[in-house]
This record gives sequence, structure tokens and C-alpha cells, in this order.
Amino acid sequence: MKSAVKVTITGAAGNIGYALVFRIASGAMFGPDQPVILKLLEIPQSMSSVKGVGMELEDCAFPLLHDVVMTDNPAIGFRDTDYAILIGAKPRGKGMERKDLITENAKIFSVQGKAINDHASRDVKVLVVGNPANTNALIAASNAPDLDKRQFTAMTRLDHNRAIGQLANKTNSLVADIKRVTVWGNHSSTQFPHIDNCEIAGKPVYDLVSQDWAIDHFIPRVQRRGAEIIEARGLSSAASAADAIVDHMHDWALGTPDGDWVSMAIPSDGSYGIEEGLVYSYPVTCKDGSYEIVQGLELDEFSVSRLKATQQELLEERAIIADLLGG
Ligand code: NAX
Repeated sequence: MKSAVKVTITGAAGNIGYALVFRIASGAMFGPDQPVILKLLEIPQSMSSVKGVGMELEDCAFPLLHDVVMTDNPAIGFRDTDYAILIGAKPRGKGMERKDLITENAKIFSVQGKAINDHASRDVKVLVVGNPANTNALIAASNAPDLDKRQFTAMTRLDHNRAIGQLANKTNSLVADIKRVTVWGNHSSTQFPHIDNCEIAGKPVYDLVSQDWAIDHFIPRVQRRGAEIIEARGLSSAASAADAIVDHMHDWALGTPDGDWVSMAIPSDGSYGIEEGLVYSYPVTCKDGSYEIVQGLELDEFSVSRLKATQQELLEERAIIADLLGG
């Protein structure tokens, strides 16, 4: 049997955490032959709640689950960890400006970046989910000078999956037949869901939908899907977010299928004219635990303007927390 991998989940007692930990323990993230040790990192006020999650994990008697650690100490939570999933964040409070939210959360992610730097496995793979996810990933990476910035990513896989769901619904196709969808930029309403390169069951997407539909209906719907869920459920996306976390880590660790790609927010290397260092969502392929940006895609004028608009928002977010970008 393989030795267990350690997976740290911050905010494990929250809505997304509760939808996620059982799936990791059941083997959905790393496969049916890969044991896991879960490290649930919470804040002191949520320790009682996370202990309940730990009890339920025990009651599931998952064969792949070799241990569960519950702690409010980042040094313990991140010690030797192979995968760090940073979900825990402050929600937007009453009267709080977007700027305040960014500043408040920036403090959390600079502390956690330092703790990952000091305690995690040197090969740790980090996924930031807590919002503003791209900028939080930038802060965490900047506070981990001993690690490669490429080890820090943020989640746009939920947006990617939402885009595929919308296309499947509109064209009455199978999800498995939809390839090469991209979400560019920030995990926010400026993101650019892009289908010019998409194929459905081997046919160019524009044989099945019009470009006007993409611009007038598809793009805004994917951009605002989070708000649509909140309106319907009275709560933000949790199960679908957990599912996207499983997909992101699964593909990063085990690879993407030939002929397709996924969307991941990663430190930009300047590809497609995006400022180097910004954590920006790109089309990527993954192999042997590493990712590469898909190069050479043609972008029309409209697409270039959308890529720039979402970059602009990220530049503005970065300006707000510039003093927290250590290292
Ligand atoms: P909840 O409020 O249900 O849970 C958050 C949990 O984090 C709580 O249990 C809290 O105690 C814990 N926490 C807070 N600060 C912490 C810290 N410093 N260390 C460890 N734990 C801490 O929120 P939930 O619905 O689970 O959402 C969590 C985050 O995910 C939010 O920031 C949300 O905006 C973000 N999302 C990001 C998505 C993405 O695609 N990138 C989609 C879903 C979601 O909206």
C-alpha cells in the first residue's frame, strides 16, 4: 500500500469544508489506492464544530483515512503537509467595503503563507479557495520565500465547471463531450469564460451555439452564477465548490486527459500579455504533478479586452494589499 499523503484543510468546519472532507477521505481526490491523513485547521471559536466533523469522519470508517488531526495552530496544521487547501476566510460583514474584506483576509493569508513556508513539505501544493482567492494566493506565495511561487494556485475550477454545465444544458450534450473551455483571470464577476476553442463531440462549438448567445447570455450567466445560487438557496455554493476543489487537486496531482485542458489560477509568467506574478486563471494541462499554460491560442479583439479588464481588477486588488507582499 502507498504511504498516506497529508492534506490540510483550513475552514474545515465551514460549509465548503463539510462538503469536502468526506470526499477526500473516500478517495475521490487522489484515487482509490491512495491513503490520506486529514489535518483540519480551524480558528478557536470553531474547534468544537470541527471536532464534530472529526467524529463523523471516524463514524464513516473510511478505509483510506489513516488519521485526522484537528487544530487551531497553523504550525501543527501545516506540518509536513503535501496538499494545503485554504478555504477558511472572513465573510463580508455588514457595512464592510470590498477593500476592508481584502485587507482583513490578507492578514489571514500572510500568516498562513508563512506557516506553510516554515512547516509544510517542500513539495507542497497549495490551493486557495477563500475569497478574494487570486489575491489571497498571491499574498500566501509572497510570504513563503523558500517555496516556488508556482506551488500556490487559486480556484477557478468552479467557474470552469459552471461554464461546461451551461454549455451541456444549452446544446443538450454530454459533459464528457465538451472540451477546451477556458476561464481567464480573476475568480470574480470580471472573469472571462471563453469558448472560441471549445469543441463539443468533435464539432466546433459555434456549429451549435452562436457567438451572440455566448456574449449576451453564456458569459454573464457564468460570471454571476454564484449570486444566482445564493438567491435560490439562501446560501453560497458549497457542494459544487467542494467538487471543484476535488477536481483541481485531482488533476494537478494526477494529470489532465489528452486533448483537453482545465482552468487554474496560477502565478502568471507573462503569457498572453498578463503581468508576470499576478495570480491569473489560464488554460493549463497537468502532468506528473506539474502544470503548463496552454500556449498559442488565438484571441480576437473582444477576448483581449476581456483579458485586460480582469487583469485590471487584479492589479487594483494587489495595490490594496501591497504592503503585505513580503519576501
Ligand atoms: P463558511 O463561513 O461556512 O466557513 C468558513 C470557515 O472558515 C469557518 O468554519 C471559519 O471558522 C473558518 N475560518 C475563518 N478564518 C479562519 C482561519 N484564519 N483559519 C482557519 N479557519 C478559518 O464559508 P464557506 O461557505 O465554506 O466559504 C469559504 C470561502 O470560500 C469564502 O471566502 C467564500 O467566498 C469562498 N468561495 C470561493 C469559491 C471559489 O470558487 N474560489 C467558491 C465558493 C466560495 O464562495
